[in-house]
Amino acid sequence: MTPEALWAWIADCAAPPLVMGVLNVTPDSFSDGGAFLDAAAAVARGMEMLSEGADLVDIGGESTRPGSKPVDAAEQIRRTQSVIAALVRATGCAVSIDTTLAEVAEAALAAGACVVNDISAGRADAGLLKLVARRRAGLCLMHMQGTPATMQQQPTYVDVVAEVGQFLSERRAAALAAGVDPARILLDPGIGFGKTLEHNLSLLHSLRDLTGLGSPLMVGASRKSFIGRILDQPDPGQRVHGSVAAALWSVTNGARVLRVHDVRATVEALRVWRALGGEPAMA
Ligand code: HH2
Repeated sequence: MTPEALWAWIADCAAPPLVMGVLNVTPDSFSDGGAFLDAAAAVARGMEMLSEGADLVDIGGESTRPGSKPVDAAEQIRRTQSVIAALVRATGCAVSIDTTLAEVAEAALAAGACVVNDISAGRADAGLLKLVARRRAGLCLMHMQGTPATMQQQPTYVDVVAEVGQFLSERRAAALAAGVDPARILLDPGIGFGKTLEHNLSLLHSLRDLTGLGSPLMVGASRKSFIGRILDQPDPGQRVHGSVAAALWSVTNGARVLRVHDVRATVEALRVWRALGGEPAMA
């Protein structure tokens, strides 16, 4: 999908949900770490995901798995910028940059990315929301309790769905106050980011409650450890079927964008879901 078509498509609830393919240019991501650290391999994987039906590609140069350490801006740029430029040049597709740092986002937008996917929802770097506004880029605001280094130590909520909803509302308001285009914002409950198995299940169960916050929802459940817990499957690469089940549940309950590693499996499942009359049930 082209960057120009992206936001009108997402806003049109009669149109099929979008699939965002995950491309981690990192040595240590939880499921594909090291596989695409080489730029040529990363570009090839991006092209492969597009040929499998991905609508956009999310490129990241920093793992945010539980316990991970921050990667500085220069290294994130070194890992991602040439991959973004090559992929956009070859395909013209929409690309998002998965980063919390304005400097990395700026380099990615210069290379042709059109969305900034910030797991800190604009809290990690004061300049990020203003940059997105200035460049009229798209923005994904994700919920996370704590930081990747510590987030799984003891996540605590009184009412996880209400608290995530409140957080996303506040961060959306902050983005609007910074001048971000309201028609180019996605909200994401942040599956696995400072959440136990029960928290993740509650959020997915009540996803519909988060569809009324003023922006479309994105969900990234793919290969995450809650699926491993349910299936007793420690290998993230063996969580494909469970991930597809979570994806179908998510679109049925209002998600407009799915962030996934297994593009082909997800796209095929969505096609059957659509053929059967699958539609999002909004709040
Ligand atoms: N999950 C991951 C990274 N970025 N961004 C959004 N908006 N939503 C998510 O659920 C999300 C995200 C973690 O997955 P992955 O990129 O595969 O792993 P790692 O952080 O280890 O690179």
